[in-house]
Amino acid sequence: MSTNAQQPSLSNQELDVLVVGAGFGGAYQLYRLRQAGFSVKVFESASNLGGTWYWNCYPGSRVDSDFSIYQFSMEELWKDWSWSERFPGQKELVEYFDYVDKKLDLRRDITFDTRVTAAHFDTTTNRWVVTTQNGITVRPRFLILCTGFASKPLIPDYKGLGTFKGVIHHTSRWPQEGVKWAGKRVGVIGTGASGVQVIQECGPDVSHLTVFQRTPNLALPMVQRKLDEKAQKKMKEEMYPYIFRRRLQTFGGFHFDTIKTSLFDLTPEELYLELDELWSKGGFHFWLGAHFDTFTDERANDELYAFWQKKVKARINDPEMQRKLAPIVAPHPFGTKRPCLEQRYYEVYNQPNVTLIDINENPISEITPKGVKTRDGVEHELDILVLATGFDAVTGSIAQIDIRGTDGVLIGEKWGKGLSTYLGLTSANFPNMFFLYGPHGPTAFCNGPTCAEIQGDWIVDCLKYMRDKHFTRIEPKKAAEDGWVKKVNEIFSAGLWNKAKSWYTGANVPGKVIESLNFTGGVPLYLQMCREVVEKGYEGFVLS
Ligand code: N01
Repeated sequence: MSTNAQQPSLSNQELDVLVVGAGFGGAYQLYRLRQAGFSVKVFESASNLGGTWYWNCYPGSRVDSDFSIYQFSMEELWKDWSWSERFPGQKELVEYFDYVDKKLDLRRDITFDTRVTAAHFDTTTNRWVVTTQNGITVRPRFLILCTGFASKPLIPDYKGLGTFKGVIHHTSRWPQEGVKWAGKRVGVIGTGASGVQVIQECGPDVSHLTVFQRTPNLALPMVQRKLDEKAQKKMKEEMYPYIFRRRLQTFGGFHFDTIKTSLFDLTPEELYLELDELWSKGGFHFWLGAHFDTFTDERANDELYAFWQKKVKARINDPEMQRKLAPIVAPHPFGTKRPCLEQRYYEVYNQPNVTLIDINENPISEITPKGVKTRDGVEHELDILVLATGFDAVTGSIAQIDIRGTDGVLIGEKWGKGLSTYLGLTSANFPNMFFLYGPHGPTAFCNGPTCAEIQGDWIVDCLKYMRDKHFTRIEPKKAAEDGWVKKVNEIFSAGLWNKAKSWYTGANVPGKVIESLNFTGGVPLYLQMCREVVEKGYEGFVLS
């Protein structure tokens, strides 16, 4: 699929822009920057477009946002594209990327199978010197990191991990050719969105499934449905432009928003019926469409959890399973750890071939050649071990690259002491470098296509402004960065987010500073703050 014919001639090129990554962010940057007349190339470590959708090809992998908002908003794209399901699967998303690639003729400027290993800023030329694993060096004026929030897998350092004699894969490094698990003994460590999707997919197929759960997932019903062509056509004609504008006006970048009044304004009966309606709608309605005080007030949040617990418990037969999967006391406030969308997940635990191990009660002591040994001395023998253990999310994608700014300090070293960015787009001492769908952006509280467009447009407009004014260097001031960090943390502490150990805060990675990795003020506020900076002549930046 990949074509790297242009590779040798790339070396030492002085490009306007080098984009890293060809997922939603990178594809959009390439399209917009080319349109604006910049010379731009994309380096992508995978063999095809798609970013996270290329890598996460495990069975059951599926998007958690409605098809209507989880796509680019350009009419030239949506007018000829139809989705087959409300929540499309990974294969369909890869097909969508192929379609976008053909429509926008992207591939000719993307070099695949090319991992960027280092980027050092050269203060004499005001250019980045970017090198790749396969020996390419380019010198772009601007470096735009579209590396996504989940490109650095988190592999637990269990004793004996390397000794396992069966098949072992992290969900985000699943072999493209697939893994045959029918009739096999499968173990899954981790019950985040990836774990839930794998578990519900393999449960009915395998001879035995052993799930190692640390924290129960407060999963929501997906309410999946097939889409028909005719209804979609009507929707495109009558609603799409409104939906795309609407996603810029709502907290989570969805077509629906949180309810601004207090949950306590309702009678218990009104509340029950309202929650039931949100539940029946499926998707994130029960979370991002609920009362806003459930994000800030633990008592309001408890109401969501109580409703969730009752609904889920009713689907599980065994009291022990009920206790582990839907405990009476919430493991954390509802939604402070990203919920995922499930289809038949809880029913899997009613199957006789499924064992659920709560590793808080009975921790994993080691991985053996035959399987997983728990503290009670039992060795769970397995043919396949799935690590659904998540990511060094948000910052890890960027910090894993040897990126050095004006003072020679690594970006990972700078952020290792505490995350600091300006606008979730730039960082002091790293001139001419931008990132999107990453640290301090609306990232986890938005979605890929929306972030790619809102942050991507800001970056392209900035580059056009610089070209018009004959500037060759842009860098945020330290004071502006400090102000942004303060603001991000203030907004964050008004919510309940730090009451959960999750990838939202880095608490899932041993030793990582626990802090807000995202901008939690919602899309409209984020847009407003970014717009104000521009209106004030790129306030907080030094341009030269
Ligand atoms: O990762 P996670 P994910 N020993 O970090 C457990 C998106 N996504 O890949 O909760 C044992 O959520 C960990 O336990 P705990 C989506 O935004 C979307 O599932 O930390 N267990 C947890 O159960 C999602 O939110 C889709 O106690 C260990 C799990 O592993 C985000 O990506 C599909 C462990 C990790 O869950 C991340 O999801 C997939 C250890 N040492 C992903 N370390 C869609 O549906 C971690 N765990 C679009």
